[in-house]
Amino acid sequence: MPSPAPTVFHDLLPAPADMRAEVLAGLALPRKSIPPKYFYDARGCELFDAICRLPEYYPTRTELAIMRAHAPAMAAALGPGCALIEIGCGNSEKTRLLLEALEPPLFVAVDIAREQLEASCTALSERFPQTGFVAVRADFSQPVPLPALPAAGVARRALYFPGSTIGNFTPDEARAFLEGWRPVLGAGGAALIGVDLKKDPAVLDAAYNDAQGVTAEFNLNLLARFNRELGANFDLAAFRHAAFYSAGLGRIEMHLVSLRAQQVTIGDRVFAFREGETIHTENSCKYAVEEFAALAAAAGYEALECWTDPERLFAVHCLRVA
Ligand code: AVJ
Repeated sequence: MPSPAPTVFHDLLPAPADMRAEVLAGLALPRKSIPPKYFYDARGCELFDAICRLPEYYPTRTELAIMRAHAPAMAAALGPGCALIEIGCGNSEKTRLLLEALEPPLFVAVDIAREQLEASCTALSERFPQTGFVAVRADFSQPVPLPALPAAGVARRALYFPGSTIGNFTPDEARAFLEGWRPVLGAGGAALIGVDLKKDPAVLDAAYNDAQGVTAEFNLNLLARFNRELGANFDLAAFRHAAFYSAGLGRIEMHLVSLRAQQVTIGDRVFAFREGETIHTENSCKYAVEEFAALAAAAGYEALECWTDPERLFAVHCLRVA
């Protein structure tokens, strides 16, 4: 068997100093907040994998079931000769199903976590020796300046953004994000996007407040990471995890709640917390099918097709650059 060509690796991650600057700026806001991309250090990736296996956390297994049922239809909707660009390559099982159906000449993986990139590209490139692999380590919450890509056999570009990670953006940010990708995808470009649906708030609540406390540990791991990597002195016992659904905003919000009045030091900066004051750590926006189609239209895409599970928990949308 011919061995696959090695994955071409590009590291576009900004200097570690940027995390310090962003965290300091976020904690200086009147309503303290930290971007959710910082969840994913090695321990955070492990905890997120554990979340994906929780009985309460329906999105991962539901999206996988949708891919099992509809990957061939998705491949047909995207069209032949795709350079498939996946952002946020988490669980490579969904990707494997899409690659089997699509047989793309080129696969480009974009993620902030080197561990995730290496694990998924290594596993996938062994399985798909006909596909070229490019890994790009980058913060995809900003438009990613893609390196020049091999063009052999490529008829169009297609973005794959599974996992409802787009829910981390507010609707305005999601629209701007999709607009930013439009010129990268170009004429004839397409996108396949996993989106968590609006549903019974009790189901949402349980998914982000699991009985085993894995989500709480995932949330608190942010503080452990800042202690380790930024020399902060967060007392992890003095903060608790909170997650709730806001029906008005259509989103789950995660926060870390200060259990008492306290001060936290990072380098020469001191941050005061009141008892009950929170750090907002994540939004997870939920969209009805028509809501997401309207958002895509506002960003200059035509919503071509959408697949859901029988319980209508989760949706995968296929968009085309309009
Ligand atoms: C990876 C952003 C899709 O919003 O459900 C899971 C992250 N946070 N449990 C989500 C997450 C808490 C997840 N996304």
